[in-house]
Amino acid sequence: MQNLLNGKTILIMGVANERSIAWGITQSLHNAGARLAFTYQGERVERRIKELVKDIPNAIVLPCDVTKDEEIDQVFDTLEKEVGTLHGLVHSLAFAQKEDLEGKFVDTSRNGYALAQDISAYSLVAVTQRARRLMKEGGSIVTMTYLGGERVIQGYNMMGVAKAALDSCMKYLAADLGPDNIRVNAISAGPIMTLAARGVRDFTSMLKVVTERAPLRRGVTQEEVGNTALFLLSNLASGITGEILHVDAGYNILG
Ligand code: 0WD
Repeated sequence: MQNLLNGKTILIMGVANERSIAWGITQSLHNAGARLAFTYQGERVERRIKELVKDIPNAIVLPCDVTKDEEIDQVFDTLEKEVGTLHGLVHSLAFAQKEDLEGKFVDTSRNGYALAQDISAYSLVAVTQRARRLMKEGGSIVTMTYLGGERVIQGYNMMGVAKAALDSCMKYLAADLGPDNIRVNAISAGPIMTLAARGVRDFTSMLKVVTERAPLRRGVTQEEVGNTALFLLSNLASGITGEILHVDAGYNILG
C-alpha cells in the first residue's frame, strides 16, 4: 500500500484525539505517502492535535468549527495558497446534544435537531462546496456514517436521523460532482470506542451485540476503517461513487 497516495494532498477533518477514527485514517494515508492537512475544533483539541501530528512532515493544521462559514472559507483559502491542489477530503465529524441521544427520539427539540443536522450532515455540503474548487485534477471525498441512519438502532436517536441526511447528501453530492471526476462516498463503520461514541447511551451494549452477532464475531478497528478510507481515496476505487461501504465485520447483513 506504500506509494498509493504519493503526490496527493488530503485534508482530514475530525481528529479529536488518538482514538478518533480520523486518526486511524491518518495513519493509513500517511503510510501511503499522502501529504496531509488537518482541521480541528476548539482550543482543547488544538494542543492535542499539534502534539499528535508532530511526526507527520509538512502537516498543515488549521482551526475549523463547521458551523461557521467564515472558518470554512479560511481553511480552503489557506489551502489554496499553501498547496494549490487538493486530491482528497475526509469528513469525520458529528455532534448531537447529549439530551438528544438519551430518552426517546420523539422528544427531540427544534434546536437540538437543527444543530445535529448542521454539524453532522450539512457540514459535508459546506466543505464539499469549497473543496471542489481545489480539486482541479479530480478528487475523492469520504465521510463517516453509521447503520443507525439506514435503520432504527436503539439509543442512536437524533444521530440516526442526521446520518440518514448525511447519506443522502453524500449521494446528491456524488451526482453533482461526478462530471468533474470528484467521487463522494461514505464508510459505515461498526461501533468503535471513541470520544463521540461515549455520548451514545447504549454504546457498550451496541458493541457487545456486534461482537456476539456479526459474521466475523468481533468489532472493527480504526486501522480497518483507515485502510478502507485509503482505498476509497486512491485510484483503486476510481469506479466507485455514491456508495456506502460497510466496515462492520458484516453486521449490516443481519436481519
Ligand atoms: O463507533 C463510532 N465511533 C462510529 C463513529 C461508528 C460509525 C460512525 N462514526 C462516525 C461519527 O458519527 C463521526 O461522524 O465517525 C465520525 C468520527 O467519530 P469518532 O472518531 O467516533 O469521534 P471523535 O473522535 O469524538 O471525533 C468527532 C469530532 C469531535 O470530537 P468531540 O468528541 O470533541 O466532539 O467531531 C468534531 C470534534 O472534533 N466536531 C466538530 N468539528 C468541527 N466543527 C464540530 C464542529 N462544530 N463538532 C464536533
